[in-house]
Amino acid sequence: MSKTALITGVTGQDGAYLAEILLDKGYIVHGVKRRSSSFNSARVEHLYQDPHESGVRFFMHYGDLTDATNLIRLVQEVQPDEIYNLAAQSHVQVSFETPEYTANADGIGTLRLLEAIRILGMEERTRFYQASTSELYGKVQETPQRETTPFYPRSPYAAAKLYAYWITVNYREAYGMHASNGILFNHESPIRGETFVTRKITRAVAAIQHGLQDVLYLGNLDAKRDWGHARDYVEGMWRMLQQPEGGDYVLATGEAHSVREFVELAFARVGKTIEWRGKGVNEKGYDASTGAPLVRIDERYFRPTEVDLLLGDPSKAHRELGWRHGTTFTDLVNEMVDADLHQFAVSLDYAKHRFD
Ligand code: NDP
Ligand code: GDR
Repeated sequence: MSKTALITGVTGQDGAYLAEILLDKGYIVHGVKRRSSSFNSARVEHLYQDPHESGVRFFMHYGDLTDATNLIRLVQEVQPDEIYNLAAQSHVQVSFETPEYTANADGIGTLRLLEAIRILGMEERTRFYQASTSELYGKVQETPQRETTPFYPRSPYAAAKLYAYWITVNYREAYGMHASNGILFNHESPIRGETFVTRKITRAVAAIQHGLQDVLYLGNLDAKRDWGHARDYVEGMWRMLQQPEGGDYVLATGEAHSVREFVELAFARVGKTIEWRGKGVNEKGYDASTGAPLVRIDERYFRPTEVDLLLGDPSKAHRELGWRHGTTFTDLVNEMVDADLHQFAVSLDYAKHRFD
C-alpha cells in the first residue's frame, strides 16, 4: 500500500523538491497551495497529473496556515501518514515588516496543524515534520551549532519559528506523537526564491552577463552562512519521519562561507574577478579587468538585528539518519549561475522571436 503525504508549502522551493522525491518513492502526495491572483505553481508544474486520468498520485488543494477549519478538513479528507509542514512566511527581512502575520502563519500555523491531528484523533497514525531553522540560533551561543546549542532568535521570523519548534516538541511529549523538528541550515537551488541572497546574486550575475543589468545592490557582505543544496535536505526530512521515534536534527554541511565569497565565486563562473575597494556602505566590487563597478551596497538590505555567523554540526543526522549533504559549495554556486544564465537566454530568445 502506498503511503500518503500532505505537504504544506508545496509551491515553495523545498515543497517542490520534497514532492518530487516522495513521488519517486511511491507515495501519494497531496500539496497545499494558497489562492493567488497570478499563477504560483511553477515549481511543481512538471509534477501535475491530469486528475481525469487513472493512477494519479499528485493532488493540490487550496489552503492556508492561518485558516484552522480548512486545515482540519484537509487532514480529515487526505488521512495522511506523514505531514510535512513547510509553509511559512520564510523571508527574515520581510518578517520585520510583517511581524504579526509571520507569527500567525509560522508560529500559530504550526499549532493549528498539530491540533488538527489531535482533534481528528490521528496522533498515532500521522507523523509530523516541522520546518525548523538555524535562524533559531540567531546570536550564536556556541559554534558550530548543534541540537543542544541554546537558541537566541534575532527576528520576528525566528521568534515565530521558536514557538513552532517548542510546540512540536511539546505535542511529541504530551500526546506521544511522532513529531520531529528538522533544524535546517540555509539550503539553496536554481528554484530558490529570487529575493534570498544567493538567488539574487546568481540572477544578477546572469543578467549582467546578458547585458540586462549593470550593478548588483547588496547589504551585509560579511554575514556567513552554512549553505547546502535543497535536493539533499529534503531527503533528510523524509529520513526523520522513517525513524522509530520523532526527534530533532540539524541538517547542515559543516562549512560556512560569507556573502562576499558567494559573490566572488558566482562572478568567477562567468570569468569575472571582483576587486573590492572602499569601506562600509561605500565599499564597491569592481570588475578587475574593465574597472566597471559590479557590486554596490544599499543600506536598505541591512537588518535591524543581523545573524552574523551560522555553521552547523550535522553529526547526529550522520549517525542516526545516515544523512550527508552531497553538493559542495562551489558546485551549488555553479549550478545556480548556470541555471540563471540558461533561463535568461531562453527568455531573450523567446522575446527576440516574438518581436521579430
Ligand atoms: P519558500 O519561501 O520557497 O516556500 C514557502 C511556502 O510556504 C510557499 O509554498 C508559500 O506559498 C507557502 N506559504 C507561505 N505562507 C503561507 C500560508 N500562510 N499558508 C499556506 N502556505 C503558505 O520557502 P522554502 O521552501 O525555502 O522553505 C520551506 C520551509 O523551510 C519554510 O518554512 C522555511 O521557513 C523553512 N526553512 C527554510 C530554509 C532554507 O534555507 N530554504 C532553512 C530552514 C528552514 P506561495 O508559493 O504562495 O508563496
Ligand atoms: P537568511 O537568508 O536570512 O539566512 O534566511 P537570506 O538569503 O535572505 O540572507 C542571508 C544573509 O545575506 C545577507 N544579505 C542579504 N540578504 C538578502 N536577502 N538580500 C540582500 O541583498 C542581502 N545582502 C546581504 C543577509 O543580511 C543575511 O545575513 C534563509 C531563509 O530561507 C529562512 O527561511 C531560513 O530559515 C534561513 O535561511 C535558514
